[in-house]
Amino acid sequence: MIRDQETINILLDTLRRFVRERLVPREAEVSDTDAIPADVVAGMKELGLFGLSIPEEFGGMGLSMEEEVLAGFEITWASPAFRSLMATNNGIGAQGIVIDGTPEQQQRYLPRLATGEIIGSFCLTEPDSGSDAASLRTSARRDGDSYVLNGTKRFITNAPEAGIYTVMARSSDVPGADGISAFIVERGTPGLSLGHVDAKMGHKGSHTCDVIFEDCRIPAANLIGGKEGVGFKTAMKVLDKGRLNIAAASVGAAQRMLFDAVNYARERKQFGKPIGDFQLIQAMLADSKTEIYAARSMLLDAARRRDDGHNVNLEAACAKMFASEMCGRVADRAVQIFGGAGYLAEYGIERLYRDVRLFRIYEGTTQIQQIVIARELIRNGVE
Ligand code: COS
Repeated sequence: MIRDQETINILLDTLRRFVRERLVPREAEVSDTDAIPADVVAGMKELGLFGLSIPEEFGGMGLSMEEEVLAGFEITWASPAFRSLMATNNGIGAQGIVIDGTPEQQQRYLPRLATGEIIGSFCLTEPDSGSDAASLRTSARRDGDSYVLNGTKRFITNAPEAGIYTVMARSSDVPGADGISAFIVERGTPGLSLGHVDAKMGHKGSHTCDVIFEDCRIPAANLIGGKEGVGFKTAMKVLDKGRLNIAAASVGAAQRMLFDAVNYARERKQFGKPIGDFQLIQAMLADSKTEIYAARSMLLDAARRRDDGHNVNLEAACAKMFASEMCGRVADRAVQIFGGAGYLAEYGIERLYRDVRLFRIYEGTTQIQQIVIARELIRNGVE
């Protein structure tokens, strides 16, 4: 860990209180209105949550991966929509610049991202390029001191709120990953427009839409890292970190659903006693606790490895796959324990059940994580 244990404990305690006192009571409102209230966003900014993983020299908290994961457990005790706004900003929205940006790019954008003055967004996916990310077709043609972008990005989280977009685009005729570069595009640039906000199954309050480039001219200085042809690698490095963050969100949300399920099992009486006294209910609670513990331990190990400077491509994929699949099972059991009440909106558990379904899909589906893990094993063998 970068900082002393006491400082991180104070941060986590503050976060825990903020999440449980300020965010949880607003969950239903956020879902019903599909918006995070301005006072809540202001509270997040005050706590510095938009800069958790942005280095301290740029005004962020500069948390290590392990610390960020611990913070993630706390944040996703509340509806993932809250996390989506601040963590997409800290995570995939800013990390391209943190990891591979030039000093000028870092100085220009990171301080404003860290305070939440501008929100970051990550544009990789396209209508015809999802899991096969290297097949993307958005083009970036060099023209003097500019690049001219054309193409459409799809399912872009935070796009309606974003002040800057990290955009992966094809800057040469080289096929596949090596022809891709990463760019920073500012909101308001002529030729940049947004599609309608997508209607989704869950994550209400977090917004996605298409980002459309039509002869969108940006300064050549906005090529991330000042180097063409390495944008796919930037995206993959960003996603390694992003996958650890989704694993943390999965663990935090699962812990919350287990909390709700245990409380319900203590209170709800059938056959003359609390349903928690019945072994079939107990088995579901025990399985959920065990799986959460396993995912939490695996994830913390992967995060520490990254902090120690190791390549965690494989470990991030293992943690993302296991934690998100685990979260789906915990959600399913929680609804089952709630019974008929679990199907009703007023108990909130069905909302979490819908929300967490996305964890198994975005930032690389379970099937993509399997491919990443298996390829590494075939390439490098087993230690
Ligand atoms: N870190 C650094 N470099 C990486 C990397 C990583 N984690 N993963 C891959 N690379 C490099 C490879 O080493 C390779 O470089 P070299 O040719 O110099 O060796 C290059 O990137 C291309 O990698 P690869 O050959 O593995 O690319 P593929 O087209 O086979 O695809 C997958 C790789 C499938 C893993 C990738 O397309 C992927 O992650 N897809 C899912 C996309 C996704 O998560 N979308 C969610 C959108 S964001 S919400």
